[in-house]
Amino acid sequence: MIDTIPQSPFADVFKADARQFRADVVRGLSAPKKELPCKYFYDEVGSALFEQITELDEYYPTRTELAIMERHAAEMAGLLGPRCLLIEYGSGSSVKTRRLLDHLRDPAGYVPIDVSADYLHSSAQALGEEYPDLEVQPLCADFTRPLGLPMCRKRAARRVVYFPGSTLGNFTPEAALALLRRTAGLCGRGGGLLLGIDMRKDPRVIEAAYNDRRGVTAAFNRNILARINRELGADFDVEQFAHRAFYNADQGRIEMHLVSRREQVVRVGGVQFFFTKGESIHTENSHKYTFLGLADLAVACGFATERVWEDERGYFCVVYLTVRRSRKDGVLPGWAGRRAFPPAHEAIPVTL
Ligand code: AVJ
Repeated sequence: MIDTIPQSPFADVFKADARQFRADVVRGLSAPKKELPCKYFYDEVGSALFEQITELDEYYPTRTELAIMERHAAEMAGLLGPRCLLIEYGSGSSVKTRRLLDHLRDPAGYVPIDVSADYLHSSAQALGEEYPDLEVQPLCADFTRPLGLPMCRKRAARRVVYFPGSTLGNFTPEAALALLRRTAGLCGRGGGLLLGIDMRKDPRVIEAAYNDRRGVTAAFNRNILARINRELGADFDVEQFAHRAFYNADQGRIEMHLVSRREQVVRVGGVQFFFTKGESIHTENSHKYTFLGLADLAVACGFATERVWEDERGYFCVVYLTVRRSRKDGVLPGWAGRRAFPPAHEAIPVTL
């Protein structure tokens, strides 16, 4: 599919992407415990399915975060201050960002970063039309890799990364640490990070969010196999893999798997992969945080916690972290007196 547009100036980039995709798939399926990187969920079909997920009754994170943004955007914008350069990781359609942009004073610019070029440019254009005074500089890149920022005309007073959607939850604790450390470097002195994170709560609430009655999450999960078929010419019999999502209390995370319904062989390019009945492909982790866990992570990455906003149920939180000037600077304020959230295995009864 990708090779049908060789005239495109991006052809080499696309080919490199396809090679990377194939290499990642082959590596993941060759591992003793088969796995696939969750970033590959988001092709056009997958992105549309995720949009549907955000509207499901069971899937609370998106609407909870949006409500926090709506309620506190003015205060957040005040903390970010005038002339801030806003950088967004995994911008998608920038719905939550608009809440912030509505209140920011004289922003120096907005740099949405996303791997999906089409989506990025169309939503950047729409945003530019809605906010004519805002300089929008979309950056098509993988924010987990070192980034060069585009130039903006206005001089920025500070750089702030907006990282909503609990996407950080998809990273292992080690990878989250590395990403936030690099982010502190990107923002530099006086810079900040506005981070949206899904919190630990009654595992039944979490599990329901990833096992919706309409099966949209199951379709989203299986789409990764359909995508491998489409783009790498593989022959997955998609229906022969069952969607499974469960809360792993030890790790404090939701795990999504695709479980082989029978013994089967799948070909990806020239490579064969054998599945036993019941064997799983681990497709996603979605880590849920505690306040203490977040505070620890922030400190370890060179950030001080300035402010925390949460919804009334404590399901989701948005934290504003600023880059510390020195090791000791700002480690405690904001956290003094904060009680740790109950551990994951202490189920708090909540009615759905
Ligand atoms: C967008 C990565 C935060 O982990 O909840 C939704 C993705 N996976 N349902 C999440 C997702 C299954 C979502 N994130």
